[in-house]
Amino acid sequence: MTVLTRRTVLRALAAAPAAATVVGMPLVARAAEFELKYGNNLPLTHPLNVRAQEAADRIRSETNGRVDIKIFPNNQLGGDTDMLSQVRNGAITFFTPSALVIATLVPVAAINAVGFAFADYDQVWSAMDGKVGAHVRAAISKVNLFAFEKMWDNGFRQMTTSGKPIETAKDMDGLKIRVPVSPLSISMFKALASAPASLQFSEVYSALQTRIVDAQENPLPIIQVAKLYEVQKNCALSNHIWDGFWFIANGRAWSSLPADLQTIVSNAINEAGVKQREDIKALNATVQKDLESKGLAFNKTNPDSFRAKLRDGGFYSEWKGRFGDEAWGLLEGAVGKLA
Ligand code: X2X
Repeated sequence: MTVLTRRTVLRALAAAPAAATVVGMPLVARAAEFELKYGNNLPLTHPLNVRAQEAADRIRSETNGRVDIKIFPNNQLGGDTDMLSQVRNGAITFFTPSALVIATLVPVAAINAVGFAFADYDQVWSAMDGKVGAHVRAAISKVNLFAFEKMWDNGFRQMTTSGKPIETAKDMDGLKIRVPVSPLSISMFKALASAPASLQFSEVYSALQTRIVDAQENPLPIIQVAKLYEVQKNCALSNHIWDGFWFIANGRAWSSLPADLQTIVSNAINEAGVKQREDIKALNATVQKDLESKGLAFNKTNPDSFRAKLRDGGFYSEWKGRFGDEAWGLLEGAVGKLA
């Protein structure tokens, strides 16, 4: 018995290092040459995180482990404003701010969010993959951030309330509505005569739950993954803003990546972005039914009364001036004359 036990133990001891050698696994995992952090504000279940994880896996394998991107979803590293300063100072390498949010730093980035500018996704992608997007990316590069070519989809924003439904622009009067930390959103909802409050996305659920605000506005997939239907009753299909995420990188970190690695990373991220757009498109076909089954009531709205109120409130002329003739001209080139 003793002999057998000893022999078993000895065999096991001998086998362990041998097995490790055969598999070639060091006992302590070696750090990748480029360990890069990516932070975002969305739950793991959102297509943005699903596709970003795919891209990170692809990048690790195509660079033979040299580039390892670790994702910190769901505001783990702080809210939008925090992550924006982290990507600027290099504490994180990647961030996906909404156009509304990066506009606090690069004002022209909010150009796609002009109220009721886009009629549909064909107009959106031809503008953002074309001249409007190129104009914004050039402006982003001036603050030492690198924006990947393909914007990711957030969606057409819709309004939800805990009180009565929003049927026409009149129902906006005095409405306490949460908007992102974004000068354009504040200006737009003020022009609609409501009482907007800027809050980071990380604060939205609890602000609705505790009734600090009565309403919010977001694309339906966000309302779904962030479970905002638990704290809201009605949803007006207003399509008032089309919003997307810029996938951005810290400029210094990006330019210190060797060119061959840059190519692998940007191909993977841009291709994941295009797939993410398709995911949102597919989701758009089913999300309303799902939200209805969870108790959210829907109504359609006609954009005319909203547009008229924005026009009369000076919203379009103000933002034409703030964006400048060049950017405004590019937007009108894509969507037609605005107000
Ligand atoms: O904060 C929001 O509302 C969100 C998730 O849509 C953005 O990131 C702008």
